Amino acid sequence: MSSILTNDTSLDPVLREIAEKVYAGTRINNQDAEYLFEKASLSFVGSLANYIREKKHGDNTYFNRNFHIEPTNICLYTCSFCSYSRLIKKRSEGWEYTLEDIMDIVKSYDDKPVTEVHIVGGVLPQYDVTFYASLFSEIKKHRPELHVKALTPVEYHYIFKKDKISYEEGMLLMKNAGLDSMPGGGAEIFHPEIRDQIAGGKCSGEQWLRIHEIWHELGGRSNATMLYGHIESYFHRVDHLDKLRQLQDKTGGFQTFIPLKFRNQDNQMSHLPEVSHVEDLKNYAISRIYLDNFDHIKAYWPMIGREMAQLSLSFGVDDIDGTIDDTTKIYSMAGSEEQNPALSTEELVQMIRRVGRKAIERDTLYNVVQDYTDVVFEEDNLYKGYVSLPVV
Ligand code: V47
Ligand code: SF4
Repeated sequence: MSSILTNDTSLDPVLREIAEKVYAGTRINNQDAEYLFEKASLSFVGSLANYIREKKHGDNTYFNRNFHIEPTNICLYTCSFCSYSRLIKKRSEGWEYTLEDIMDIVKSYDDKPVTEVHIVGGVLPQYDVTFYASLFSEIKKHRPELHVKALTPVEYHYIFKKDKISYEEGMLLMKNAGLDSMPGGGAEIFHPEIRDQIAGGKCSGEQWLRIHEIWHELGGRSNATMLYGHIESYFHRVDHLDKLRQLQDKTGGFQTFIPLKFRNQDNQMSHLPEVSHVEDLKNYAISRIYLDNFDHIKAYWPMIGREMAQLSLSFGVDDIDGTIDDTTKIYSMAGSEEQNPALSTEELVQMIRRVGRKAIERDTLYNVVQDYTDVVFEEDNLYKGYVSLPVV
């Protein structure tokens, strides 16, 4: 297939070759990806990523209605990018929910049409296999249709080791207790050169990948993240994407890739500047181009802000997470754009429509809950013909 990019004879020949691969549906290699990070313009990677995004999903942009619970904001580990790690020395300033506390939060959503609960937090000894197995089965007993997306290999590695059970036994136990899927956290940067410096002590990159592999073999689905924009180089980012693409080739169990921009407030890496919005958009785009076997790329809007989330929809992103009406502390503590990341369904739909995309509410497994294309809101009439629309 030829395009404005492949026909441009003044274009750097390496970039032209990469564009040809993308339009032919051929996989780009690690060298290509590093070259894109180093040499390509934002508009170049943007148009390739948008081509792939539209080929896969057209204008469809997915979101789901979920809520987050963080059992504790205290953690044994000392990841230098994380604002939770400081609290272990001043434990009384944090929170440590009991199973009953968590169930009270779950019950407070009883009259709300949420489809998913996302549970993740710090690592502490009292949150062990028995605790989480009881929690998952209590949630399922209370609200069977609520999808439990919970914990990462960081917690699973810790609790299985503590109970001296294998990953295989442990993940099966969690599945039988009610675990439906795994979120993408704890991945950070897999390469030990970086991981040892920023997340030393917790599960290694190999262990993270192995736990996802076992979960996929059990028929489970999961997400993957990458924490970028700190001390890593483009080589480390591409290596991370490579490991994910290889595992996805093997299992097909990943649903979504979520790049997470390092935020520098209130953690041990606060001296590092945050990367620019241009870098964020390039990173979304190159992830979309490289991860040809991932269906979805998600922008986590509470972290990057609503306008950046809207922009990302032209740079490969097709999912903007949930209608979160709870405050997710790990991000507000680290300096995220949204101090109170709550949006109503209508606000989220309008956000998507204002950049010319179609809003589709999905469940965790990407089954369509509602297509909002033809849904009319009161605001549609109120602002008809106005150039300057309010930013939701
Ligand atoms: O693993 C911690 C990140 C992750 C900071 O699967 C930080 O649907 C930036 O994975 N700056 C947990 N990021 C959150 C996560 C996630 C979020 C939304 C949706 C899904 C999903 C998964 O948060 C951690 C870590 O990489 N994080 N501190 C920080 N200062
Ligand atoms: Fe603990 Fe996770 Fe924070 Fe690391 S990133 S200190 S494992 S909560």
